[in-house]
Amino acid sequence: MNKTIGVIFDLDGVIVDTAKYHFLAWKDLADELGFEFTETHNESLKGVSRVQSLEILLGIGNIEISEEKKQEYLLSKNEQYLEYIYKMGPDEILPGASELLDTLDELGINYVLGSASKNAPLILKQVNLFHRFSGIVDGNSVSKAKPDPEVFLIGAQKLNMQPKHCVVFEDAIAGVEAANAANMTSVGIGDKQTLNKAHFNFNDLTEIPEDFFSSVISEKILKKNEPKLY
Ligand code: B16
Ligand code: MG
Repeated sequence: MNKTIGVIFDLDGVIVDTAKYHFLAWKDLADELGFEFTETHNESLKGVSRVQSLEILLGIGNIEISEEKKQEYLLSKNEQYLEYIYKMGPDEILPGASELLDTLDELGINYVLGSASKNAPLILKQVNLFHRFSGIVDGNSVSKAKPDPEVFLIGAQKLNMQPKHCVVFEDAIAGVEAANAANMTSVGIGDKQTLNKAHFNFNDLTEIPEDFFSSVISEKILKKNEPKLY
């Protein structure tokens, strides 16, 4: 087992693309409430918790409703979202994800999940990746949502690693901020301009160089921990 590095993966946007299903379910709710919800609006929900997503959605529609109604909508949105999730299979794993897990296995680097989704275990089971992670931190395990570092700090505990030895793969601004706030190395997956606070950027997981962990990341982490000689 490689004791120098531990890896934490976000789920939606890194391992699978469930944003498209969130979009369809939120759009149905917006239609019901009588306002337009676009794919551009949906971008602002990425990496954000379910409760916060509803607040953002209601803000877009300029709609105020009771707490009871909010709970009702959260439940119905999730029920609809789950209908899409139950149809998912391993063919929906994003390009490069399985191969990256293989590389980590070969290098003996441990990895866990750090996702805002309360449905994360189910999604991983649907795509047959659940058994590969040595731990899962999801929306049920945290009290504070990203950009708070809590989800990744719990991930580091599960890895039995110091935060500065952890590498986080994230597709959302809030997630990159959470990783940086946790004093971890952040790898932004997606648009480089959007994720410009990440330490490393790639368009997708197929772009990760072969020596990324054995050389690039190890060097960065070791350098970070070396006492300065001047
Ligand atoms: P759920 P991640 C996040 O997943 C999604 O990006 C975000 O759009 C969603 O609102 C959140 O999970 C909560 O999901 O409704 O399933 O609990 O990117 O943190 O893996
Ligand atoms: Mg994500």
